[in-house]
Amino acid sequence: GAPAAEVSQYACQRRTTTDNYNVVFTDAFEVLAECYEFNQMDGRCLAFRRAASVLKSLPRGLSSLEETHSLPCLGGHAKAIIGEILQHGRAFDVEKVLSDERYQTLKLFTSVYGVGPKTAEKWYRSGLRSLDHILADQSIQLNHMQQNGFLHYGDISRAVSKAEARALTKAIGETVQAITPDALLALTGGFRRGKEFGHDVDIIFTTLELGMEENLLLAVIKSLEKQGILLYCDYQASTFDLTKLPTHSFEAMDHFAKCFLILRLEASQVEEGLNSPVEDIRGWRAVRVDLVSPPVDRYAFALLGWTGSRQFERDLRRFARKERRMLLDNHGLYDKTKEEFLAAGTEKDIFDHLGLEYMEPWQRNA
Ligand code: DCP
Ligand code: MG
Repeated sequence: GAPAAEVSQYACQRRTTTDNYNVVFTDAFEVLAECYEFNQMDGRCLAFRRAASVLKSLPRGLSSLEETHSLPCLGGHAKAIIGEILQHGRAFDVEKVLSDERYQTLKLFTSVYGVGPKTAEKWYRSGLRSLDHILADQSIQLNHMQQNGFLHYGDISRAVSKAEARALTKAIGETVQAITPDALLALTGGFRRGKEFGHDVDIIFTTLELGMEENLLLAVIKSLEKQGILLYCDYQASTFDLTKLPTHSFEAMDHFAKCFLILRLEASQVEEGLNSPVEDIRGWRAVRVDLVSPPVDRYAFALLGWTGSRQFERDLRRFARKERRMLLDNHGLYDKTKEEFLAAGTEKDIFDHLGLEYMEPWQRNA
């Protein structure tokens, strides 16, 4: 047949659906990436995340090491892992990490909402090994977020189904509508990319009335509280400065008004029932929900940024910077050559400015 097209080093030039034919390899790479993350070896961590992302975009599973020769972003270590898995079905380095007590413990601790790698490391170093140890330790001061992470641990650590995400989107949509009939709203994150399950529900909305978006978000929170479904709320006021250039840091949080919530979802709201028989009997479950409310003229940038995947976003920014001398983030796009901001009303406008073929959300699962 015809020679396979060259695979781009940039995720934003690869169409990546949720069908991953190389999950045995990408799962192995994710374990190593996470281990490097725990050890603050950011370069190696990113290298394995990139390698995993490349394999996710392939139309079929790898069946020989030769097939990796034409692929970008695969280093010697990654290729060795692939070779081992092809030959033995598993890789020594990955098995070693999986059976490592430190890795297992840090993974467990960071599975609690509000606990990052630094806190997990601190607890590990003081000899703690289980969640019960932490709850029993009188010397540990949990912050509000962590207290709620433990309180709702069972519910939050269970995946959110698409049906549950849809039910919450409907509830938030109705709440927004009741406040502002002129509103834009979308379910973003993994569900917008077509995923069946997620760890949270990400929703973006705004009002067509520029400058009123922060008030809208505050009114929505007040309404959720009145409806009796607000279990936890971490509100972050806008720090958006429209004169600032897009940030150079990939991972920096954007400056829009947003909130990180835990909401109560009733079984009766979900057509297919809750994603757990136990919760279904109880009649409700807790779900992590993120809401973001950007100014309407930045809606397209925020929507693109919050749709992900993280790897897709990283490479959009890297592509803009390296290939186009442009700076992109969740707030805007700046052309360094023309020394001006480029406006966009839709995601397509942003791809056009970057000279990239448009990718549908379901093709952004890099
Ligand atoms: N995002 C962002 N800045 C952050 C956090 C997230 O721009 N500080 C964006 C990129 C993510 C999207 O928001 O793709 C949603 O974040 P999630 O962590 O919820 O990622 P997903 O929705 O893709 O995964 P999951 O299915 O696990 O929820
Ligand atoms: Mg999400």
